[in-house]
Amino acid sequence: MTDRLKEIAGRFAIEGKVGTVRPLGQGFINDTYFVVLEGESEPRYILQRKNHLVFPDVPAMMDNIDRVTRHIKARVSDPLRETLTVIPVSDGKLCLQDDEGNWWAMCLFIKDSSSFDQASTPELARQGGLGLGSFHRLVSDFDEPLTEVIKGFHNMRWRFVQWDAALARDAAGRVSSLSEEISWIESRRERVMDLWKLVEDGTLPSRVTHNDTKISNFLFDSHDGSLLCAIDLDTLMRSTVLNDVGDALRSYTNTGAEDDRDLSRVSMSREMYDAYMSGYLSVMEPYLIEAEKRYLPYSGCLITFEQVLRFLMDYIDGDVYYKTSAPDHNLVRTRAQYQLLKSMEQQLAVPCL
Ligand code: ADP
Ligand code: GN1
Ligand code: MG
Repeated sequence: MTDRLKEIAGRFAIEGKVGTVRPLGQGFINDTYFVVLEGESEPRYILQRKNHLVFPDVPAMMDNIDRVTRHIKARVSDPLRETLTVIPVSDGKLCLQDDEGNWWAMCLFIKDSSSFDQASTPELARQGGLGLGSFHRLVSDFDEPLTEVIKGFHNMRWRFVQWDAALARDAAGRVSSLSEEISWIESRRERVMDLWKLVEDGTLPSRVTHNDTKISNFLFDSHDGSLLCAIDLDTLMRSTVLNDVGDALRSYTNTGAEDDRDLSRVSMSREMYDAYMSGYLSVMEPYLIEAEKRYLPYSGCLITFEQVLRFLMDYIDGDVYYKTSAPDHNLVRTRAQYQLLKSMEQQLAVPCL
């Protein structure tokens, strides 16, 4: 496998010969590798096998990423550290398909950077909010079309269509044992759709968004802890900013892990919530319309609800979407995210969902 990975990495426009390739990160969708050149010379690279079952048109996805990152580069002081740099294939294309049908893409490894799975301090959460705010501001004047890389990704109406189909299919024969968990979804269906209608009728506008803003998809400067940039840009599309802020709150504010088996560890930290929001609004407040500001506090509930639905739906489907490391992993994730959702609902003291 290593020789094969080296051969694939060598087909990109890199500045030397490939020395080593090793796995990196814990993403649930793609496979990520760290590439070092012979003689350990710089730069270093990130090679990714893009999951083409999840992303049906990888060239269109890479075209989104290339155009948006070029847009950002023209607006920042350090273009090699403040966004991703796509490394093309030697023939100039943005990705390649190997003879087994797998799709591969490469970007520059940003050195002296760190990523986290949980926020350890309010300052880190504030930096995270600043980082997402800066990202939204930088792309706010990007007006070219973007391909919808995953149909209806954060579209709650579409998610319920998928949900109803999964329940009817009962592919893994698990539905009858999940009546309690299913009621968590059904009891909120109407209220979630009421909020979603504000997106459908344009009350909440569509903007360029990241759509996968969990904490591990941002890089921080290893020396001073400041936020460098958003990475993992596969899901760049247009949607409401509530999706990005909500998905970030889902991870930055969680006192436990996304898949914690010990539910007593899971809750929403109000301190992290306030820190994240203050960072985000310090950049974005002047750019948001009143409706966005009014509904932003509901965003964590919205996306955490969606995540409960998605993890449970994958469990019902027989674990076909997310990578899992135990037979009940998706159910454990469902329960842990539901615990977080309840904590958000209680503390935000609004009948949000
Ligand atoms: P996945 O789909 O596996 O989540 P990511 O793009 O999020 O892939 O990358 C996984 C991890 O690899 C990140 O959390 C980060 O630690 C590291 N990483 C990814 N891209 C870069 C980069 N360009 N520079 C430095 N580190 C990176
Ligand atoms: C996936 O690829 P990764 O691990 O960053 C998923 C997100 C989920 C997240 C849950 C394309 O993100 O939507 O919120 O897992 N990405 C896709 O941790 O489905
Ligand atoms: Mg990631």
